[in-house]
Amino acid sequence: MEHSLQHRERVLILQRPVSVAGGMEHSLQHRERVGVQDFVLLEDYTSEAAFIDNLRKRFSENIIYTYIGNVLISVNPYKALPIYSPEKTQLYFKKAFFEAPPHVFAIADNAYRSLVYEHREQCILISGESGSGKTEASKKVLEYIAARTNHLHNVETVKDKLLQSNPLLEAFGNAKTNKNDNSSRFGKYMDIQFNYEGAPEGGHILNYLLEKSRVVSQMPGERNFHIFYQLLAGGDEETLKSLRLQNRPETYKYTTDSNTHVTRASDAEQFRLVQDAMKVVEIQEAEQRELMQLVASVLHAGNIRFLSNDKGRAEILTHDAHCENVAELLKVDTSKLRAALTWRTIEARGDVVSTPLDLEQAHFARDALAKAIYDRLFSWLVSRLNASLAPKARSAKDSVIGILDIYGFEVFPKNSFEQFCINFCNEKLQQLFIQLTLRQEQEEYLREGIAWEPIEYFNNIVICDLIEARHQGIISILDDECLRPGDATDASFLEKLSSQLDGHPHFKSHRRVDPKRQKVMGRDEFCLAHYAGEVTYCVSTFLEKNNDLLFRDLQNLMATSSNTIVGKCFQVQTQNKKRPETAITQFKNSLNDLIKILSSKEPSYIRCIKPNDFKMPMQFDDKLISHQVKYLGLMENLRVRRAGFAYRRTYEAFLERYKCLCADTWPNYQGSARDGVQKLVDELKYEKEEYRMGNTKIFVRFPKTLFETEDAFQEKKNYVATIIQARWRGY
Ligand code: AOV
Ligand code: MG
Repeated sequence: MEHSLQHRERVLILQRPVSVAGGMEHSLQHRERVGVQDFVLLEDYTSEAAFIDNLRKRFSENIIYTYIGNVLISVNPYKALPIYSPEKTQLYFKKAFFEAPPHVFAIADNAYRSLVYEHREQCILISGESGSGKTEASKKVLEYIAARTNHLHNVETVKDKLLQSNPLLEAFGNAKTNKNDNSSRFGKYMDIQFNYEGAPEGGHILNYLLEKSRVVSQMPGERNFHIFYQLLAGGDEETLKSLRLQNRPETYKYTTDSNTHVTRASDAEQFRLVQDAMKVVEIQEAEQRELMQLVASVLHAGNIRFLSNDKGRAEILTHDAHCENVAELLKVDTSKLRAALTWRTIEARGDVVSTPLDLEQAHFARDALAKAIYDRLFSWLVSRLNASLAPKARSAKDSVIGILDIYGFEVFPKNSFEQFCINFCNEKLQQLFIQLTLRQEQEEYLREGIAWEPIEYFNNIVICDLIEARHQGIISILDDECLRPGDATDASFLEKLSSQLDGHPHFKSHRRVDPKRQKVMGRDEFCLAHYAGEVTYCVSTFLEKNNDLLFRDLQNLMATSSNTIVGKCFQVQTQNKKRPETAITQFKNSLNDLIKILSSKEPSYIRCIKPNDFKMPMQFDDKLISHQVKYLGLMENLRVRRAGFAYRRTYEAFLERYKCLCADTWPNYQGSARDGVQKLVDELKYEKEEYRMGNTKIFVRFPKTLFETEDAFQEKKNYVATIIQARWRGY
């Protein structure tokens, strides 16, 4: 009775494309063309060459996603791929992890399902170097969740706000760097909050250390934050007039040095999107105007001219138009502003003393003001977004998916305090990654009742300690120098570093330069061997940036502003005599808080890889990729995942696919999935060493075993199909 409907249906099911039916693209033909979709299935999992070969095969077929177990590897295609369409999106709805080809949507769906059905809070951690595609991936996660959840009107409004927070934050927090035309210059952790029905009902954003030094200077070829150019290009005549602005960025010192050619959609167009976004997140028109006044005031501040008088003191001409514009836009008194930029008041033992500033000090004060205004307006924007994203009624049952998108590891020809902070942050996240992937793996073995086989791996905790350990870490040494009264300088800081950290395997000072090193270190540099490679830092301005001083006169003046945003941003702190924390200590503390938040959730990982340094599609630079594979610890990740067993699958899924290979399990089988799988592997003559039976899953040690099973399955499928066809044709 092989013509029976039941039988025909079964054959048709078998013939459905594997990506839909089984999702396990393991057939030999498929493997040869596009590689394996999960690195655990590589024959030689210790070979980096095989790893890269697999990535390359897939990349050249426009397949940018591959798994290592449940970690997603993504290679930036640098071109639009048709993989995010509504149809593709739907392919991932409610799919078990391996039922469709690897995709960022699968990660998002998995997180969403675990949250809604299993009530486990989730976080999605996206890492990779600058330009590797983190921010794009984070946006895809958000878009997927928006598409996946219900479409009731009030939910749509929330989703709209969540989605629109991106263009807004990017306008103020991103800039063109030499690595990425849209580089995130701040770290972002965003919680999406869901109600008990699994509908998004709000969100919350935490922002980390904006690279504010960019406001006053940029490296050659780089730009200031997008918003400055967007406003100048997209603001209408009336707006620009009211802000006293001319529409050319070259007019302003803070935007003149930079390469203004940007390949992204035009700045003017972006400005319109920013304006639309502001409406969506309910930033009122009056607030929008005030916000733009702040942006404009920064541009004018950069153009304030100082002269040195015959006593060597800095002066601003009485009718300096820019100074007047700043005062007007910030709604403060012009003569007071002029005084605050050229004098400094110090309180010493009850006496108040005013001293004049020289030219250099005045420039410093002005730049500090511009940076402070911008930095605080950015924080204001985030808090304003949070107010708009806050759920209308929070219930105790709310749960969240957090998405972390930070600035990637950076190495420039010259690296300063900002790179030090950014790379420290990446070091901490790598540490978390190591802890959590190992922990997850161990827990799975425990859950399944399978013995854990310990493995060796590089633990970057030594570098984290080198940076943040109490008393002898770099941060602590830097803070000591910053807080030490008297003659502390960048040079004395470097001197202390060199003497206290001498001999540390991850620290190199200029004193001890390895003669084999190609690059000779300068006398103002030190070098750290990060997990991601060596970076040489120049200590110049470390103290100043860490102290983050805004002269009190300027702070007090700003507090008097009648621009509501400025007023809020510069509120006089309640008289707390304690010295405020240094920039790096604040950053360190906020990072450690973040790590706590992340550790309490179930993580998913997206590891992004940049295929070439030219922002070009279809170029796969082996050397560059090899470096990233190394430092992202992907080989180690794979080793952990493969430590015992290459492949694991629930008994149900395994049986469903391969049951036709054993007469006891097909066509008729009534028993439990576990027993069925046992019958199946007995029939297939799996050796004892080749597999383990866990509590809910079968673990297969070698890919070869699985592939043989898969090949047998394909053969059987073809055989059955041929017979059926032959019978239908009447042979
Ligand atoms: P990043 O976030 O990792 O760098 P982005 O996500 O900004 O990198 O990606 C850089 C650019 O690569 C984007 O502007 C896109 O042009 C392109 N790109 C990235 N992912 C994709 C994709 N999936 N499809 C098409 N193009 C893509 V940084 O923020 O600098 O660390 O600090
Ligand atoms: Mg980014």
